[in-house]
Amino acid sequence: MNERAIPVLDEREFKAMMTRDPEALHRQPCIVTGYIERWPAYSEWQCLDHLRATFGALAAFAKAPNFVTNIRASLVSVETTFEQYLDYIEHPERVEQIYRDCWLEGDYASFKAQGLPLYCGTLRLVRAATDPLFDLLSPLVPEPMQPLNASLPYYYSLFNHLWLLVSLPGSLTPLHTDNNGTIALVSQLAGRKRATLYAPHDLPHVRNPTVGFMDPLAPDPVDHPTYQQAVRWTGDITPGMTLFIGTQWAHHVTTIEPSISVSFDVVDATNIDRYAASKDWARVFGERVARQPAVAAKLGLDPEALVACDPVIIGRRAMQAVLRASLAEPGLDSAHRQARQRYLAGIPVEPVSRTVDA
Ligand SMILES: O=C(O)CCC(=O)C(=O)O
Repeated sequence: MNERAIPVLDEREFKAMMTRDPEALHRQPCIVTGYIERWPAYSEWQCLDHLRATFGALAAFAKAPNFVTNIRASLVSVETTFEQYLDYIEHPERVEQIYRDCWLEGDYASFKAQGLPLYCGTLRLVRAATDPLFDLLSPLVPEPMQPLNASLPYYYSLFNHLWLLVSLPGSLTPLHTDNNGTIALVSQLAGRKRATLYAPHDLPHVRNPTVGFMDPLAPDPVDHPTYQQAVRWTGDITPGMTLFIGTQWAHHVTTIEPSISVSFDVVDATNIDRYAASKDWARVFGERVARQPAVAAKLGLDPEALVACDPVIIGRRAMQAVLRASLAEPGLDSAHRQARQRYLAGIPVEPVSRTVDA
């Protein structure tokens, strides 16, 4: 098998690489050191008591593993508050008491048989780019990256794009690609995680359309007969490091030491076209609009015509209407204007009469 170590760069080296070649991180992943140490959250969020006091009341799900991406994999899950989850993180031996009557998928016996820690990867911290929480994560990316996240209407409301991940050794995020064509960043505040990545052009070797993604730690040569042709990129992230994962790169992450990380998605000039063309946000937006005929009508969509229409098409039409209305505002900030023009230009145009995809 071909192996490559994910290169580790300091901020200066990252800036030089990205200035020379803004598409560089879609061609190869990298780990950048240093810049997150300037975040107010960097030290504040290393303290579990602080996290308990700040986010403890939020409801979430914890799962083992984080989710599944292969039909042969199984999952157990509990409904939890973040406070209860932090109790589990501090006292994993008390899991049976902490999660008595909380099992959603599986139960305590299947959790024990599974042999993986519960992993809370569903905590939703923000729903808008204007959330003051972003002040704690500033600068969100190192120079010269310029995120367009805040210019994309409903970016943080249609999907979660920011995760606080507290995990025990052994916690698993299986191999997957992210929705919406985003660039993913995983910033490490405490402990160690190990990442394994595959390039988009290697996906046919590590994803079988009928079975799902391969387990890079135990490849199945029957399900993934050409897996040895893929290049496996690996790297560990420790406090102060951020892993950059380009659009459509498959990634698998295991926790090696008790860990706290912040993971978030970025859209910039290098992937806004792929974000715009993605069906993921469009489906969620379309379903939302279809449930609200008054909103559809306000956006110039005929609620009657939407009944049998593919939600992706509804979402795209609705977003085009939102973007056109915003671009018609004379006072619109020029950075928002430029980003929204690119977004609008990248949304595929389809007739509204097409019915739901089979
Ligand atoms: O850190 C992890 O466990 C998973 C992070 C991840 O998969 C992501 O940010 O897309």
